[in-house]
Amino acid sequence: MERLKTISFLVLLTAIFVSCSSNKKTQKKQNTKIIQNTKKKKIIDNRYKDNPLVASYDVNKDGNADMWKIYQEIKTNDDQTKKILSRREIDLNFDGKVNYYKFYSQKGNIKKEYIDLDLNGFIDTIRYYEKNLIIKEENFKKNPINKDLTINENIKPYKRYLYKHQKLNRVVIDRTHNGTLDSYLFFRKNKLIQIGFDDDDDGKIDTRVRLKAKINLEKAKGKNKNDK
Ligand SMILES: [Ca+2]
Ligand SMILES: [Ca+2]
Ligand SMILES: [Ca+2]
Ligand SMILES: [Ca+2]
Repeated sequence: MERLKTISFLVLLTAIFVSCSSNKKTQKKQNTKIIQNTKKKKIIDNRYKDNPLVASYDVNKDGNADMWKIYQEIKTNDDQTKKILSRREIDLNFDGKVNYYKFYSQKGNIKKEYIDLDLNGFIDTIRYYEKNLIIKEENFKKNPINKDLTINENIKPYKRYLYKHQKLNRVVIDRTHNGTLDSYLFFRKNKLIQIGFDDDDDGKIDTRVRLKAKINLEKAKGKNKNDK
């Protein structure tokens, strides 16, 4: 009975995840809009004053910088130097604290994003990319980013999403809130097909529940809405 309760909890969580990810998409659209509306002009920049490798922008025109492009100089094959975009930073709510970082490889591909989804000034989400496609997202309760923008490996995520060919493949959750990911949800074609539990926190699944009745996420989402 307990297990059944847990399964229903996880299914509900999945439905919530699906609705959250569509919110994120909207947020991303808005970000793009902000970038398009930006024009370069003289502004107060308290973080990157006179840094020749940083371009600052004032999106909301309040006189303070709220978007930055950080460049890096690299040597080309013919011994010349060239400036390439290494990261973007955005203060989404104009309070002086950066809420979004996007990192690029030297070839111009997206490497990762640090996101402060609830806009409280602390990064809570990291997304990793390969060939510009998302492969992993991790959610944190504590800011996992060091001052030099490296990742503090000691701070563990409470949720991890793994993608294959841009489709959600697995969700791993720290259901017991002890810092170890212990519950696994497996997806095929957006359908939850199996749930696994690591009961002793050793990283190996001890119990697997295969879902006979295929749970369609869209249906689960609809049900969730009706319940409200
Ligand atoms: Ca501004
Ligand atoms: Ca901010
Ligand atoms: Ca946050
Ligand atoms: Ca185990």
